[in-house]
Amino acid sequence: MWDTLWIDANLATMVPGAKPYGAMERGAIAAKDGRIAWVGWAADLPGEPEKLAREVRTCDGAWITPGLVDCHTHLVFGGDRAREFELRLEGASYEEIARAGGGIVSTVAATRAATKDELVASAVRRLAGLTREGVTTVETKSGYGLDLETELKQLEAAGELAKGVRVKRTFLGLHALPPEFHDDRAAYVQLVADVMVPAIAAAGVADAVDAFCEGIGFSADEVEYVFSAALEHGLDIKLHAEQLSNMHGAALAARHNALSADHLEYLDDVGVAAMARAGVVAVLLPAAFYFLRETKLPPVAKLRAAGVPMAVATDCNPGTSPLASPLLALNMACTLFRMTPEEALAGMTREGARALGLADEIGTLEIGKAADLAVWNIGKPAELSYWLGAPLLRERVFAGRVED
Ligand code: DI6
Ligand code: FE
Repeated sequence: MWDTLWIDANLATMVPGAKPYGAMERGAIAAKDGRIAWVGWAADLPGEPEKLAREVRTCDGAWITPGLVDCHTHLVFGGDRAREFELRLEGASYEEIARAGGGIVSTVAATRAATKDELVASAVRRLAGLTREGVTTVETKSGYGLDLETELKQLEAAGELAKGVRVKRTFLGLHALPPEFHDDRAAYVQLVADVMVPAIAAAGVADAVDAFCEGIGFSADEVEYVFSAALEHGLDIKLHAEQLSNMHGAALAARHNALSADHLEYLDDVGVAAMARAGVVAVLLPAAFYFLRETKLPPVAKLRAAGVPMAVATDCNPGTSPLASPLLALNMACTLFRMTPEEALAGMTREGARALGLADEIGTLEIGKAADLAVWNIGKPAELSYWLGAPLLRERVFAGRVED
């Protein structure tokens, strides 16, 4: 007997195939022991619903999708940068703000000063924005500590978020050069590769290593040095690549079989081809593009033509994407990046899962996968990318349990 059976529903299974959204209208789905035990057309159910499951939930024609997967965030940090937002609107440049002690370094100072409990408390509030719009899996990065003690504190705080939601953690040591290393970049890169990566791997507090490959971040050579350490210690790799300029980061990511390369506004044809060959997921982050008032678009049509899987995420962070709404990210993926609503939803389910190395576990409605579901009060799946700020979520299900 199943634990729970959802009936009178339409399913967007997101399984690729003939039907858009992998749709099954008038479908049903069942969970047992946290996994999907049955999925199909209601007419094919092997008996009376009440005899099949301990609990039967009627959905009144709602749509069920896989729980959303936000595969790129920086949820855990101290303070905020609202003052910096005001200064920029008054005409201050990013550089002036940074020189006056603002920017990423101000978040580093606030994160170092915060206790772990304070970091958890503020991240929980941002996470609530994600879960109330159907997120059941979130990735979150460190990178606002830039010393071992604070990076560990951030990653441990991230671990405490894993209640009613799956959390994947990524170590982002190469995010910015910490002020105390200003005269010696090489020493910091070496510290990240030789001390921090091994310590973080040993502590078991991260699944992957990421880096900010950028003129204002780290060079391809510096990133490569840290990637080698990550792979040696059994960690997956991801990369912030080609966000503000073309540093050939995507090709670097592809050479190292990274799970994903993220942002990609300045990605060139060579980078697209390299990602396609290596099966690297392109994680598109339209809210950072929006918030920075960028004009250079990522080459979505070329990624699509080359068959590169495309994920969409919020990039929730205090500096360039203070977004805690995954549905708004879907809308921006369509309005700004010209993705289709189906591609956008796939980007925050199936392909988001792939970008986290979880393609076999979550991201589609298939028997055996985790029973992570989102039930929506909508008439068609495209509405998830269409409405702005509408309360669409009816029910969020994590590992077969209906959450508040
Ligand atoms: N790219 C970004 O857009 C953020 N980090 C990164 O590597 C910026 C983070 C911040 O400004 O705090
Ligand atoms: Fe980011």
